[in-house]
Amino acid sequence: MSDGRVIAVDLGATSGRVILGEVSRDGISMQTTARFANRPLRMQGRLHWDVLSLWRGVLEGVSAAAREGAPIASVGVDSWGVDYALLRAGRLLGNPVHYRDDRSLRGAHALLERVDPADLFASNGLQHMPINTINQLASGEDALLDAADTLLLIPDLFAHLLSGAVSVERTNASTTGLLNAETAQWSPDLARLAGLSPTILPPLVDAGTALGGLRTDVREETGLGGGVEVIAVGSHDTASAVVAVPMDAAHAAYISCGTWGLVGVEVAAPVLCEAVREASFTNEIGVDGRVRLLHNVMGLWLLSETVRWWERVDGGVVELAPLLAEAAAVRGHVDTFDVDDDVFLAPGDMPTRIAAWYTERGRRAPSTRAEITRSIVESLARTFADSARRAGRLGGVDVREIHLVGGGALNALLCQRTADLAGLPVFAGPVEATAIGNLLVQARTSGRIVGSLDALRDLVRRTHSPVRFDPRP
Ligand code: LFR
Repeated sequence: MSDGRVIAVDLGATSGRVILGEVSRDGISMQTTARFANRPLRMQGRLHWDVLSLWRGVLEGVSAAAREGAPIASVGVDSWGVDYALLRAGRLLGNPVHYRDDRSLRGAHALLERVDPADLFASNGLQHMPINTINQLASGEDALLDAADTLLLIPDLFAHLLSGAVSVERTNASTTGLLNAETAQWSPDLARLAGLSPTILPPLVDAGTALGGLRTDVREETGLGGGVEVIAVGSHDTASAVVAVPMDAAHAAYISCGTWGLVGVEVAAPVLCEAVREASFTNEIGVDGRVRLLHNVMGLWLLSETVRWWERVDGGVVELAPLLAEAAAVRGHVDTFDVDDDVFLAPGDMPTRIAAWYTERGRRAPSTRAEITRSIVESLARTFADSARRAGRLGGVDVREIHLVGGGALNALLCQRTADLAGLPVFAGPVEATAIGNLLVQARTSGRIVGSLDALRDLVRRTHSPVRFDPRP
């Protein structure tokens, strides 16, 4: 067993954090050394990620971890999926574009003019979502592609800035739509379909691969020593979160609920039948070669973007706790809307879009803030419950309980309504599942713990007991 703590860099769509963790077979301790906002910004009509400000946050968090003085074994980075950075001769070309930029929708249309959706699914196994990398590329709107020699996904970009490594970790590669679902290798055919030269795609690595030591400039900047390894974790945040779901995968569905709600089961091999495609399920790769058969739901983005809009209107902060309490008190039938409608993808005036969704269908729109909030929570819970049950059917898993991890685990109304509508108990937590999954994979790679995913989940179960919501009649 090697000595040292491990650092998880976890970049989410609205904030990033750096966590210093200590993992042993008896426990997991975590200390947040930096938390920073992730604020996308529009420039010349295009929505970008501000990766330089994220890099600042990463450096500050890693420096703060170094100042704790304890030996550090490794660093691992996870983030949201699908987005990419372009490099030439190892240097970043421009600021990566956000998947919510409307070129994604144009690209999705363009791609479907070139390929039959059933053929595309048979090849990459993914739910048709405009945000998928293949659609972003198919838009033909990335002028930097001609100048680039390398494409990295967001966590790989940060691993590269930390270590110099040039590779793409496989769990996140599986969100691009450019991997062949059966071989789990880049598909040159899919790359060409997206208008991409396959040579721009670097080698794939699996979670648990040691990528190398820290670059000299990073050591100087952060004060970390030479022995620190950068380790590829389940770099897709959802893959890391699923590692830390304290479930028995043979009998459970999971919901990783933050900005997005990812609802599914874990299976041994991709399920590529027509029923899966029709149900809008996706086959993403998990840690240890498992497959995450899941449906991607719009998630708490609907609520956060609604609140952001009200704050803009009010010019002040809208507190979430009282809003949810009022939403819980709404009586009578709550009519639900299709949370997965593409109209909710882009940032903007969410309350008006939700109201329009109802009125365009001749239905009464929720009007008060409490009613709107309740309709969002109810619609999410309905989709979560249906998707969890459907995931079980499609994946051949006898789902007896649902585990809900991530920030959504703090939303008691959402957990309770999901339990009610699914008719199954919901176990909520851990909230920090993604960071825990990141730490666990590093700790296993550096030899601090050993074991299969089941053993890792057992450790989570022993250290983070979930909150149980039983379905009400
Ligand atoms: C969750 C997530 C989802 C992915 C979406 C966009 O944070 O990674 O799994 O579909 O963000 O990348």
